Amino acid sequence: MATALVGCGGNEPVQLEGVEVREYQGKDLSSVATDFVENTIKGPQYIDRDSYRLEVGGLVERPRQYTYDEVLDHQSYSKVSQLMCVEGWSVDILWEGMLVRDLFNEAGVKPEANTVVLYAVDGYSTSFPLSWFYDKDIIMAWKMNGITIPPERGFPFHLVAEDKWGYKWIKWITKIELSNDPNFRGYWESRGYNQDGARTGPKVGP
Ligand SMILES: Nc1nc2c(c(=O)[nH]1)N[C@H]1C(S)=C(S)[C@@H](COP(=O)(O)O)O[C@H]1N2
Ligand SMILES: [Mo]
Repeated sequence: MATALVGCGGNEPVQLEGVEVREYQGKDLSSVATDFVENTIKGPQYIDRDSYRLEVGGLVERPRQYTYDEVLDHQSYSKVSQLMCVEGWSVDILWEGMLVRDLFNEAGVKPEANTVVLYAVDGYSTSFPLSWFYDKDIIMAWKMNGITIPPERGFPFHLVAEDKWGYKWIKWITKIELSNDPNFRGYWESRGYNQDGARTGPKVGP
């Protein structure tokens, strides 16, 4: 099920930081402050905005490090998408961020790359087929419900892994690596959770 993708560039109104949006196009949204369950592997991470760098590397022509502001300089997109944890809770959130494939295009993906591995500051990791980012217009968000993602929720960047279980929605992202190893297994995947992580598929197993 594809959700609408809305561009926010050009002459459209510039949105100023304000209070959280709780309803969007007639649909109720969850609360960023109270509807999430804290279940991360090392607890909340507090990343310093000024010293933060996002690394894009691996099988690319032009490996690069971005500051927080350089990431936000990209064309932004928004979509409502539901994060559902295997533990049985879910949240409906209006996400805003950039297309991950725009970073790939800047870096120049080498032809042998077929896998993307994402790493986070707490040692978490997960991976996906490269083609998925193009097929599903996958975004890496910096806002949830119109506000900057709070530290506890993943500042600076939270992957919006649409239609996948919550453990594929890596946050506090620090590194995006292009790889040719489809057998890479991330934190929960190497502990028995399914590699593909599709919500229509099995939770556990290879
Ligand atoms: N860096 C990092 N990202 C993570 C996790 C984690 O432990 N560390 N947990 C995952 C799991 S299991 C879920 S369900 C979601 C929860 O999203 P939230 O923490 O933004 O609520 O984060 C995912 N992303
Ligand atoms: Mo989860």
